[in-house]
Amino acid sequence: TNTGGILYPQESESRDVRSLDGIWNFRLSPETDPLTGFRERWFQKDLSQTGETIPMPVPASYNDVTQDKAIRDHVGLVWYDRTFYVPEAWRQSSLVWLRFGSVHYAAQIWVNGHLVLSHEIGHLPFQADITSVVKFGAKNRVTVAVDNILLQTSVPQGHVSEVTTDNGTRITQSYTFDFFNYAGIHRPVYLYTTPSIYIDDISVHTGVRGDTGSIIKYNITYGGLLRATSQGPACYVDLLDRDGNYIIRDAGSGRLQGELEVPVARLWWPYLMDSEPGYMYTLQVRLSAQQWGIEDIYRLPVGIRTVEWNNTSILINGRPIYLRGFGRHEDSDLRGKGLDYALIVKDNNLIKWVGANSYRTSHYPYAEEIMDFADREGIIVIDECPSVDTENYSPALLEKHKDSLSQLIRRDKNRPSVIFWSIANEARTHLSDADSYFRAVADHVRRLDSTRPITMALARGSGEDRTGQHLDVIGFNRYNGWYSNTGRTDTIHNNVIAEAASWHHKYNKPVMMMEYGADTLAGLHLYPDYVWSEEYQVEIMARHFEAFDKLRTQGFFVGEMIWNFADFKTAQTITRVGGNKKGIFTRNRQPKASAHHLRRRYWALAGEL
Ligand code: BDP
Repeated sequence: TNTGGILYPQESESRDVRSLDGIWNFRLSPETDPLTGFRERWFQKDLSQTGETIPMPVPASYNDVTQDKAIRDHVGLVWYDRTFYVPEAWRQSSLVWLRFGSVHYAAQIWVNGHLVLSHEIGHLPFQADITSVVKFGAKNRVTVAVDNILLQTSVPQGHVSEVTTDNGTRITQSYTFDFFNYAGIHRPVYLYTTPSIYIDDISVHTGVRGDTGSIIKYNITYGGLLRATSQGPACYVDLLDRDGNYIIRDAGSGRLQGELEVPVARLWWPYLMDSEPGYMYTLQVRLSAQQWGIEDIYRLPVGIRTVEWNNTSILINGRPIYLRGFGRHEDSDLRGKGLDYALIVKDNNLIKWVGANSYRTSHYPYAEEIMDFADREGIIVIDECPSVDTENYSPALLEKHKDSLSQLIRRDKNRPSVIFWSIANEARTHLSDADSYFRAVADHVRRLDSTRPITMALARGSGEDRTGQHLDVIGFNRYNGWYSNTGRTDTIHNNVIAEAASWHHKYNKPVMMMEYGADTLAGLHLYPDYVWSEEYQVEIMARHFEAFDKLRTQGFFVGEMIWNFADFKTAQTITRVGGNKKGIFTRNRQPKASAHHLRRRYWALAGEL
């Protein structure tokens, strides 16, 4: 499943794309006999023949769309299916692919009763060539089994235990991370075609060469069967500007690797650092196997920029950057973590309205459709894998953790917006195993991509940390005035400065504040400022801003990210009132007083750049 490329499905002269989104059939596995569906082979018939099904939207989390608590809180397997037609016309020299943008947490997929895909870790796309099992010119069925159980060897980790209920013993899921373990088919499902010899993957690296211009290095891999006697396919590339004008035509002399020189390139700049941030070219790749009359065309958006870093700063196109952003979540009412186009456009508009230039994909990879906005708008992304609150380090966990990063880098390696890889959030970095574990993770990432710095959101103190030496940039999370010294906003300024300095002193790396904040109930006004009120959130921020401004004069402090962009749902606990309320926007994206306060700062910072 995880070998080869994972290019986003795209229509072209040689490719067709159909969406399988919509209303699917759905049913739970009985909690008392979770494996029934496998034993009775539910994937070999229509789900509705196995028992009662209900309609379920795709994409969406299944948790919040019904009136049934048993569905919201279900632990274990659920089943989905639907039917679809494959046109007769696709039989001619086409391969048929099935691709899921994300199914959380683990999934098995059958087409017409044949197992075609297994995937674990959620949040990342997976696909298969299903040509040999589809019926052309006929009705087909796709069945999906989804398991939301998190164990000590899953990424992220969780615990399953038993609880005695009024109706007997049940299993119950717990986890320490602070967001709801939404599950289901979270992102679009596509059926698409390629020719039988096809562009499997494209990798680009961009650079700027002194004053002479820019370069785009590319590497193309192809898939499909060629007869032993035939020569490999020929590859040609074109470069088009944002308006669709050809800048370079027919380059590459047929080879799969090459380098394009772009004499007066428009560089990809972060939001508000240029009048046209996020400038994207299109690399048009044409692969042809002429003896078979086959040509495949794929158009990859490409931004030209460089990333460099040293002990004190990160530079884009040679200019130091200061990050002003947030931690975020994929989270909304009703949909949970399901992709929603209205929501992603709204979020993109809010990010620009606030004047932020960056965010971290806390605490897992976000949808490709969201990342596309970051590329086009010039938003800097700290791209995080789904490892959160890691404890109990083990070889099995390490393999899965590395796998999540392999999949993430495979998916996002070409995105100009991705400037950092974040390898974890709030791992137990004081434990003695943390050193070798995170060395292995960081080495793995550097082997896959040495062109971007590695960071992590650290929460243990700098004194006890055992992992910072493996990172390029230190990010720390600290809730001064909230979890520590609650109510004492007069402790924030000095503590923030002292902690940032201690990280820099210990590791001699650039440092940023990756999380700070306060839970705030929108509409609660208490003055003088008092915890949970809008006034308190603003006061906490104001004290942090003073500290950040002081730190910025010291030469190693590279950014601030408030926690969180918007309120979000969590597991049920006594410290969360309807979820985590540290958003500067409410869950339905209305500003708290803090959003206006942050906006004034971020626009002022942008003006300075
Ligand atoms: C940090 C976590 C984040 C939480 C936040 C909080 O990284 O996921 O939501 O604290 O408690 O520890 O609000």
